[in-house]
Amino acid sequence: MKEIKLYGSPISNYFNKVKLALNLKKLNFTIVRFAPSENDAEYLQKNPMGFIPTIEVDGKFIAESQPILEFLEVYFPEAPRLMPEDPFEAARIRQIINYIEVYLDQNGRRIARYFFEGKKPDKGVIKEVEPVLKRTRRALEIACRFNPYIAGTNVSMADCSAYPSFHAFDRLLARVFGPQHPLFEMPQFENYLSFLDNQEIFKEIEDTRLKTKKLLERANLIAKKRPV
Ligand SMILES: N[C@@H](CCC(=O)N[C@@H](CS)C(=O)NCC(=O)O)C(=O)O
Repeated sequence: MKEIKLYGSPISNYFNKVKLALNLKKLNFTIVRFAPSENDAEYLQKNPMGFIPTIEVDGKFIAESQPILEFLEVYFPEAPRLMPEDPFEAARIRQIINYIEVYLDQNGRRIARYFFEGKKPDKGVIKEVEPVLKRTRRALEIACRFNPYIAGTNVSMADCSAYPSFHAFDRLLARVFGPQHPLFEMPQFENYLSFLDNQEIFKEIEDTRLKTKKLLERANLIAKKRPV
């Protein structure tokens, strides 16, 4: 059996995307808790951007969550598939993943950065980000099926990307725009998340993320009170 290690932290939506794929594929793996680093020369050889996640399979390293999922799909052909055979359907799934990761995530992060630093998001940034988020929501409404999975009747890589990102950005955007935020306005948004929240593999991901977030917040508070 091939040995798989997943490096990163459950606080990261990209780490959770890969963890979901490994679990849905019923592959055994061990988690190596790891923080991203731009300055760790050894880690940069494994993940050249210094990001998380990274996987190690039989001593070889792969970076970037989507290439990791594509690798798992071909390297473990016996495992449950997360990409359909039909090239048009497969392209639509990759398209959905781009809407989530290139447009939603990258713009949502421009706002998230302020909260990480304990600051109020800049009004100018919010004004720039809001129309892009709305446009992305409209793209998702057209490209997705929510029937009951995001791309159609079967679970796919698009769910691995959507579930952790939607949860993370649901909370973040609610802090800025209120509960009727640009993503929430998507009619199927709430039902889709609660459909997956009722599945153990998905629920465990969100539960672990929230637990880890709390622990990190507590550790930050302690560090502020007792600077070394
Ligand atoms: N495109 C990358 C994105 C990974 C990513 O952004 N990871 C974040 C954590 S969610 C990270 O490591 N950030 C550290 C940094 O920005 O320096 C992927 O799909 O793996």
